[in-house]
Amino acid sequence: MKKLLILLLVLGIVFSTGLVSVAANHSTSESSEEYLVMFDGPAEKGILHAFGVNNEKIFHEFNLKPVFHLELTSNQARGLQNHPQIKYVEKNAEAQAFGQTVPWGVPHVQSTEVHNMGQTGTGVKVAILDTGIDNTHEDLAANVKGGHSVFTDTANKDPFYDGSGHGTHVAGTVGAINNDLGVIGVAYQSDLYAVKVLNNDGSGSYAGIAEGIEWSILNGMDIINMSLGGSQSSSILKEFCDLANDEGLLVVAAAGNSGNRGGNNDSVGYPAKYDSVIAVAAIDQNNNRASFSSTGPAVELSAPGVSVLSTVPGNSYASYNGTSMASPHVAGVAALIWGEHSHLTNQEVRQLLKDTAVDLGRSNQYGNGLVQAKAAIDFVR
Ligand SMILES: [Ca+2]
Ligand SMILES: [Ca+2]
Repeated sequence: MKKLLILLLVLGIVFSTGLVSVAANHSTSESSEEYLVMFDGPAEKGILHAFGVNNEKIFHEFNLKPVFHLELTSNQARGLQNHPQIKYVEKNAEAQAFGQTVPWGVPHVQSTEVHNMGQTGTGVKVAILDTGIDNTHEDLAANVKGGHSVFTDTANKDPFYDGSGHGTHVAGTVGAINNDLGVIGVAYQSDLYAVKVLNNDGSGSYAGIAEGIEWSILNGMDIINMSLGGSQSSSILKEFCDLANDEGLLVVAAAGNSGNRGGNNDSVGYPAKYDSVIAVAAIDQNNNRASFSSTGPAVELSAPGVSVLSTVPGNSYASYNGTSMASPHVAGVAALIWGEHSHLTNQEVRQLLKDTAVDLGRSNQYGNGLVQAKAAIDFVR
């Protein structure tokens, strides 16, 4: 019985050899490709040789499985596939690191189209008035160019320590680096500045926000993003917002998360409610207003604010909801516009954002609608 089996195997080889010689005549100009071949039972290199696969076409023989990584013509592959001692013949498939994820909001505001035309917000300075930015984050480090903390206590005096994660998340939406890991920001080569006006618990005061605005003016920022606010008005906070606007900065803020289900209350917070500040509402992937998004006549623009994936401290990533996530999309789009058209004034950039936004419905909920980076840039041409 054993002898018969061996005889059959030998016959098989001879038969196969015959096939190969036929195949070889046809395949002189045939191109080869990489394959993985697995034997059904012990590996026998002789079978490969019999098919005309010489040793220089064999790149690797595995130890734990009877598998070869080799180069075959399609005829050799077909022949081996039909051989009784061969279990699998597969083309060697391409593999890549899973790499970078593009958060849905980035193409949703047309940033991807703008990136593809070579505009990435290079040289535009964006102050992130927030809980700080983790400047050791792998997907932010190179873009964080400076900062300031309004706090003096040990736990909060470092603008590059973000004990909350909020500021690091906001910063990533504006300018996470385009590399092979993590996420990508709306303006991924803009300069990010960590202006820590909220402590590690995410709390601060109007005095701190005013100080952060002042720092931004004195340090030549182009854009201020404030994913923060309160329900109380302050004449002095308004003075600082107005001053930043008068000094040519574009001031962007979250509308607030105090909307009701019906979307019919007047709940936009401060500083977003001031005329000198752009109030940004939050929408989901279907362009529907997030039920939490504050509403009222002060709403000026809408941007992605539901399930927004971005950077959080410790080389991590997380999805957050909030108008805090919507505001940095607008700040990032403004950075792209300014990167392309540096001669524009802040008022002109603001008008462009409004003129080219996609109308989404009731202005009390959506303002002028969804910001569109490409449309805004093209509108100037
Ligand atoms: Ca990245
Ligand atoms: Ca406003």
